[in-house]
Amino acid sequence: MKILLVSPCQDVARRTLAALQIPEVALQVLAALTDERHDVRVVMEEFEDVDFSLEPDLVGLSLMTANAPRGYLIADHFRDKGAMVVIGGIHASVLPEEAGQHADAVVVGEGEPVWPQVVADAEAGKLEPLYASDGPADLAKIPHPRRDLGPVKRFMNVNPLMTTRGCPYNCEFCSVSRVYGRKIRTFPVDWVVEDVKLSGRKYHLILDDNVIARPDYALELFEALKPLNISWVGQSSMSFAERDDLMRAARESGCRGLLFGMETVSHESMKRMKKSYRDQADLAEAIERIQAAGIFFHASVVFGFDTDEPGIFDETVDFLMRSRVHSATFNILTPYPGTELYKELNGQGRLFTEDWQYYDHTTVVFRPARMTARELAEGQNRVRRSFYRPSSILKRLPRHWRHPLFFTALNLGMRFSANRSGLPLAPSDVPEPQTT
Ligand code: B12
Repeated sequence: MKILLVSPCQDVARRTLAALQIPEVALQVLAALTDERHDVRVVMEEFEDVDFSLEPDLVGLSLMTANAPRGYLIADHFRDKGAMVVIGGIHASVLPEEAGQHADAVVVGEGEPVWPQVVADAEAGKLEPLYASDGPADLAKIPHPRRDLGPVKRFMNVNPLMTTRGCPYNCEFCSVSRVYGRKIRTFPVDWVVEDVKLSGRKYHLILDDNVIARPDYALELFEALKPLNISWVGQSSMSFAERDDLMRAARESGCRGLLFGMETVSHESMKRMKKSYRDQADLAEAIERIQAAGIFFHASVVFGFDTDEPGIFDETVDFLMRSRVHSATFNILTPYPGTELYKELNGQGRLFTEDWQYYDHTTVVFRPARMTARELAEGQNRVRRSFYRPSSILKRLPRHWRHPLFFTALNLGMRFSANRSGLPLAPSDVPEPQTT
C-alpha cells in the first residue's frame, strides 16, 4: 500500500519560524512500525506542503486541537479521492466521535500497540471504526523513529527525544493523562542512548512533560548521556530546584535550559493549583537556585485563571524582571476538550466558540471571570511586548553568564515574534455573552 502520514499545520499562512521547527516523532515511530512492503511517506506541514495530487491508499493524520480543522480538510480531500483515512493524536483521543466523521478509523491513546493491526486491516479492506490499546505500550519494544522520513535535516533544528511517558497529575487545563495514563513509564536508558547515537545530532529536545518525573531514572539517564557530548533542552517541574544532585547531573549531561510550567505569580492561583511553592519569595528563591546551577530558566506563564484580575499583568512582569528570568512564554488559558476546565466553562456557558482553530493559547476563547476578554487579550499582548523590549532584555542579562549566545538569540527571536503577533481576540463573529 501507499501510506501517507501527515501532521497538519494549524495555519499554513503562519508557519513556525524555520529555526524553531521540530520534527514530530509520533509519525516517524509509526513509520518504523510499518512493514517494509509498504511505501511510507511522512509529511509535516509545518515544514513542507502536502502534495494534494498524491493518490495514497491509506492516510494517517496526527491531530492536536488547534490543527484539527486543518486536519479534517486534509482527511476529507483524500477520502473524496478514495483513500482510507485513520486519525490519531491527543484531539482524536478525547473526541473520537468528532474525528470519526472525517475518518474510516480513529485511534484512541498510544498508537504503537495498535498501528500494525490498523495497517493489516486497511490492507484487507476491513478497518474497524475505533482502535484502542488494551494497555500501555511496552516502551522497550518501541522501534527507533524513522528519521530518514520527514523533513530534511536543517543545521539548527533540534532532534526530539522520548524518555518517559505518563503524568501522575491531573491539572484542570491538561488532558495528557488521557493519552498516556497517570503511571510514569520509562524508555530503557540504553534505548535512549542508542536513539541519540542513531540521530547523529548534537542538539536535542526531550519531549517529556517533566524530565525529572522519576528522579532515580533521571539521574541514571543524565549519567548515561554525559559521554555523548550533546546539548539538550526540556521541561521540568519546579521541584528540580530542591535537588542539587539532579541539577548538577542535568547540567553535566548537556542540559542547557528547561521550561518550567510556572503558570502564575498570583498567590491565590498558586494555592488553587497546589503548586509546590507558596508565594513569590519562594518561587524567586527556586529560580535563583536553578539559574545558579547553570540552567537557563524559561518560564511558561498562563493568564486568564478565574483568580486573575487586571493587575495580574503588571504583577507578572515585575516579578519576572526582578527574578531576571531568562525567557518566558505568555499563554492565554485554553480549555482543551477533555479537561476539567473545559467541562467547567462549558457548563457555565462561558465558551465563545468551539471552532478548534482558535484553541491555541494565543486567542481568548472564553469569558474570563474578573476581567473582560479584551482586557485579557490586551494584557497578554502588552506583557509580551514589554518583557521583550530591548531595555528589558538588557535588565535581565543573566547574573550567571553561561549561555550568552543562547540568551541573546532566544530573546531576540521572542521579541520578533511578540512584535509580529496581532491582538489575540476572541473570534470577532462570536459576541461576548452578557455577564449574568
Ligand atoms: C513536545 C511538545 C511540543 C513541542 C512539539 C515538538 C514536535 N514538533 O513534536 C513544541 C514545544 C513545539 C510544542 C508546541 C505546541 N504544543 Co505541545 N506538546 C508537546 C508534548 C510535551 C509532547 C508531544 C510529543 O511529541 N509526544 C511524543 C509522541 C510520540 O506522542 P504523541 O504525539 O502524543 O503521539 C502518540 C499518540 O497521540 C498517537 N498518535 C499521534 N498521532 C497519531 C497519528 C496516527 C495516525 C495514529 C494511529 C496515532 C497517533 O500515537 C503516538 C505514540 O503513542 C505534549 C504533551 C504530551 N505529553 O503529549 C504537548 C502538547 C501536545 N502540546 C500542546 C500544545 C497546546 C502546544 C501548542 C499549541 C502550544 C503553544 N501555544 O505554542 C504548540 C503547537 C505547536 C504546533 N505544532 O502547532 C498540548 C495539546 C493539547 C491539545 N488538546 O491540543 C499538549 C498535549 C500539552 C498539554 N499539556 O496540553 N509542543
